[in-house]
Amino acid sequence: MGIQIIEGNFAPGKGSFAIVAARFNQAVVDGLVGGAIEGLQRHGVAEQNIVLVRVPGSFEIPVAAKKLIETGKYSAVICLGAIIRGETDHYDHVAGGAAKGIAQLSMEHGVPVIFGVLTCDTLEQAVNRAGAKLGNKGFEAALAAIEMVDLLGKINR
Ligand code: INI
Repeated sequence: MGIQIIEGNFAPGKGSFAIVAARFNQAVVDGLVGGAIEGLQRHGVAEQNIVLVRVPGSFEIPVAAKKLIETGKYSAVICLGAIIRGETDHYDHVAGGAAKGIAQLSMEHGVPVIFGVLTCDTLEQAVNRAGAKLGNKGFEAALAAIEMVDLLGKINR
């Protein structure tokens, strides 16, 4: 007996995954996309169960993610972008809009919408988190998606 613990595993192969990736700061985002695809495939997700959608910038991620969720075809949406602080407050608007939009979608639809958007002060910090010195946030986002799909399925049962 004891306490019932419900948590997700990295269950191999289950579900279809959409990746929405911003083209802005594409050199960095491509690292995240590569990491996310590797994370999915190494956990048994087949190529035909992965779709990649490109949007101009991180600000456009939520609307594309919403459309993907509405198709009902995807178990999770992985959002990838790189927002790098400039001289103006544009950064705050883009980062705030992306984060708020992504969080809202998850809550509204009950589908995991994973925040794999880097918010950094410098390009170097972003590069380091996209496969250079500090791991790959795209890979981590893919694992979070797989775990959440498994978890939400278990809670439903
Ligand atoms: N989009 C990003 O993804 N990263 C950024 O660093 C960025 N900056 O710095 O401006 C950025 N801007 C574009 C934005 O996402 C929209 O595409 C644009 O405002 C059109 O709506």
